[in-house]
Amino acid sequence: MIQIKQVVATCMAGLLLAGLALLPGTTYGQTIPSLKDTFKNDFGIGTALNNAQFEERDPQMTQFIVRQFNMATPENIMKSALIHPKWDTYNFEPADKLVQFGKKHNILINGHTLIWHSQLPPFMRGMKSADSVRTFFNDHIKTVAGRFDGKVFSWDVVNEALNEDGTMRKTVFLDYLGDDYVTEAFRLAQQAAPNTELYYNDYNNEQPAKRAGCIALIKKIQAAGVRIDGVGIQGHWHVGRVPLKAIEESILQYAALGLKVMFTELDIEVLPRNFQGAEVSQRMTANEQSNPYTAGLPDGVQQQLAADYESLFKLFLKHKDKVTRVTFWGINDGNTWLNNWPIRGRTNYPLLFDRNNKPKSAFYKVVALKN
Ligand code: 9MR
Repeated sequence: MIQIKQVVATCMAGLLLAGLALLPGTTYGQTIPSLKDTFKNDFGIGTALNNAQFEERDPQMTQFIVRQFNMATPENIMKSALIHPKWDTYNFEPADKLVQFGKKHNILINGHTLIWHSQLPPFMRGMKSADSVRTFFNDHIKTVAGRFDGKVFSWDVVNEALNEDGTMRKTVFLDYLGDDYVTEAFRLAQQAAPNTELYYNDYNNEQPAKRAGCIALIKKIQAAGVRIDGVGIQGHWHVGRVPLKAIEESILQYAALGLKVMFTELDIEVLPRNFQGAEVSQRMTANEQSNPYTAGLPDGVQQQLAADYESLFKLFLKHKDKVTRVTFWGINDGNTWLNNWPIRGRTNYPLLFDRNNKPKSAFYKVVALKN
C-alpha cells in the first residue's frame, strides 16, 4: 500500500513537472517557441551581445541565446575605441572570444563596426592632419577586416555617415578625407575581407530624406565598381509610431539596388522621448514624467507594443525575399541600452523578452504569424 502511494506520488510529481515544462514562459524556458526556428525559412534572427553573454558567464543565458538566435552583433567590443585603443595597439581578445562563441553555437557574427565617428579611440581626438587620419583609416580597416575575414559573416563597414536631411554628416573622416571616404572604406574592406559581406548601416534611413541620401551613397559606391552587399536599417523606433509605410518603401528601394536589406538594431521604446532616432550624443533631462513604468508596463502599452511588433514582422515576412536578417538590440528588457539613454537609469521595455527572459505578448504575436 505504502509502495503504491509512493508510486502514485512520484507519478503525480512527474506529471506536475511535465505540465510546468509545457507551460510557455515558465522558468523551464526551453518549452517556448524558438524565434530562429520559427523564421528559419524566412530570415536570420539576431541579437546584440555583451561580454558577459559571449563569455558564457551564465549557462542558462547561453542556452537561451543559442535556442533563440542564429546571428549576433557585438554591442561594443569591435568598435574602434575598444579594438584599437592605441595607435599601434589592437585588442583582439574579446572579439576572438566572440568568434569562438559563434563557431561553437552556429551563430553568424556581424562585425560592428569599422568606420564610425562615435566611440573613436582617444588618440583620434587630437588628430589634426589629413595624413594621420588617412593612416588610421587605412591601417584600421586593413588590420581589423583582414584579421576577421572568414571568421565574421559580415561587417557594418560604415555606420551612421548621414544627417537626417540626407547630406553627409560632419565627422573627422569627412573633414579630412572628403566626400569619397565611404566608398574608400568599402574598397579597403573589399580588399582586406574578400570572403565577408559588406554593409552600410544607419538609423532613420527609412525616412524619405535620409533614405535618398543613403541611396545616393550606395549608388556612388556601386558606380566606383566597389562591392556593397547590403544595407542595415537599425530600427530604433517608438511604440505607436513605427513608420511602416516608410519602412516598406525602403525595403523596396534598397532591394532594387541589388542589396540585401536588414533590420540591424531593432527595439521599440515605450518611454517618453521628444526626438526620434539613435543619436548617442543626444540627451534629455529627467523630470517627474520621464520614468513612468518603474512598477511594470501597463497592459495598454504592452498590447500596443505587441501590435507594433506584429505589424513589423508581417511586413518583414511579406518581403522575406529581400529581408535577410532581423537583429534585436539586446536580449531582454534588462540589458537594453534604452534603460540608460537618453536619460540614465530608466525602466524601459523595448524587446520581446522581459527581465527574466520570459516572453512578452509581443513575442507570442510575432511567432503566431507562422503558426
Ligand atoms: O548599445 C550601445 C551602447 O552600449 C553604447 O554605450 C553606445 C555608445 O555609442 O552604442 C550603443 O549601440 C549603438 C550602435 O553601436 C550604433 N547605433 C546606435 C546604437 C545605440 O546607441
